[in-house]
Amino acid sequence: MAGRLSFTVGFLIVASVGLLHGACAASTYTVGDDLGWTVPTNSSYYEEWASQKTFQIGDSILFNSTTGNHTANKVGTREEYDNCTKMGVIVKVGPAVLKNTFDRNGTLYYLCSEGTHCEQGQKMIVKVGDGIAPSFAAPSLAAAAALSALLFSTVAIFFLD
Ligand SMILES: [Cu+2]
Repeated sequence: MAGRLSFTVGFLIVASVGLLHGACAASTYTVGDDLGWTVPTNSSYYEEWASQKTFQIGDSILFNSTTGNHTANKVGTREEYDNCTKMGVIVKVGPAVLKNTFDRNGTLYYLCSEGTHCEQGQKMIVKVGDGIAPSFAAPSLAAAAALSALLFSTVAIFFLD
């Protein structure tokens, strides 16, 4: 009986984690689509591109630069973004591809720090989820999966009793 119970609970844990994973399928977006990450001819190109997407936790953006030297600096504030402040965490440098995966909700500001690229529109605001950063540590997906597994296990024990 105990063996059968633990087998059932184990199966339900695996099944519920699998369900959660399926419900949160992550997407990967190439910034600027075919244009890639470069100096755009239309200075609002990347802001428009990003505003048309719905980004969620777990999604990724790819900075794809095949020509020229570009960076993708993540600056901390709207003011730094508006002023094209050449600082922040560099998430990508040079002709290459870099993937940035979102791990929490919030508003992210990216810009290229090369020359006047940012002033010419190589900058982008990304809103993840509701765009508001959590003021406390958000429960992780693993914690949600564990809670779900616990609920399923409780149901299993109830029926087997
Ligand atoms: Cu650039």
